[in-house]
Amino acid sequence: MSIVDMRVAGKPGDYKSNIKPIWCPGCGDYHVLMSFTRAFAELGLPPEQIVVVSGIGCSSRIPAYTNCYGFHGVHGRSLAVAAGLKLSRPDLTVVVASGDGDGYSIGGNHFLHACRRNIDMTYVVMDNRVYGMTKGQPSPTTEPDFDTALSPGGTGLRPFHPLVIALASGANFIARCFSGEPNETASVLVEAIKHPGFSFVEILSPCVTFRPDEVEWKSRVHPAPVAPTNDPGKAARRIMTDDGFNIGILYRGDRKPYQPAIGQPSVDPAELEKEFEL
Ligand SMILES: Cc1ncc(C[n+]2csc(CCOP(=O)(O)OP(=O)(O)O)c2C)c(N)n1
Ligand code: SF4
Repeated sequence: MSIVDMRVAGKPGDYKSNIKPIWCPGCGDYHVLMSFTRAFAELGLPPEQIVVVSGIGCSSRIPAYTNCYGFHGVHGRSLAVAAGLKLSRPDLTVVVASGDGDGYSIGGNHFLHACRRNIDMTYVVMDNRVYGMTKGQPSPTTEPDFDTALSPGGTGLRPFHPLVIALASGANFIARCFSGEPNETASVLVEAIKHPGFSFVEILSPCVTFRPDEVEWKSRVHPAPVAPTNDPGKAARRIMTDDGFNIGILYRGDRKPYQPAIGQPSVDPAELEKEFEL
């Protein structure tokens, strides 16, 4: 994988809208936005060929800050919207943006089935291990001992492991990034978008307001020590045993992306309607 070289690529500014982000100063999502626009510029796609779809949350504000087509949807339902869109307009590049609350809690079921269906799109989850927008409740990736007024003594619950779940459910490309490394993240996004099928990219993106401890992630992340594998068994072992701060492409599968049946339906819908008439 080559790191995006902005001296030769297009202009990331071409993909930014004129809306000023309202994230808290220092929020990791600013860098994620930067990575999106850098990746789009590197791919050289016209903005009107890209659709950024999201749910609800601080992270889900991202479509408004790009000048691509965008859909700021309903909490936890971004993948359902994106799947419908991609199936009806396969010519468009569909990138879905989510948070750990949006994507793994209320949207958890959609996550499983999106991986299983393997529709050609890219799913980016900005994981800050907390519900940022609604003021710091624990999410499915929050540590069990995260002790706040909203979760006194911690939840005591085992956190969700999104990468393992994605692999087991059939995602065709799996990567982990850190928001504080926008060039590396842009390079991974380029690869994810180019890879056929459902690509899942977890971006560790600190919530400086409700998780100031996450500023430390900068010193904890490190490049994955081995090249990506296309062997799900090997990938599972690596992902299950790494420290959660292994950055890079971890799995590149070769499953065929889902294609809807082409042509006329074999049953006339009018006949079906008749059959169900009361
Ligand atoms: C159906 C529904 N349930 C709950 C909410 C309230 N809500 C809005 S954002 C949010 C949490 C967002 O957390 P996360 O997805 O982790 O994103 P972040 O804000 O941390 O980026 C919740 C629970 C909602 N808008 N709609
Ligand atoms: S609350 Fe957290 S996630 Fe939301 S904008 Fe502020 S720092 Fe970012």
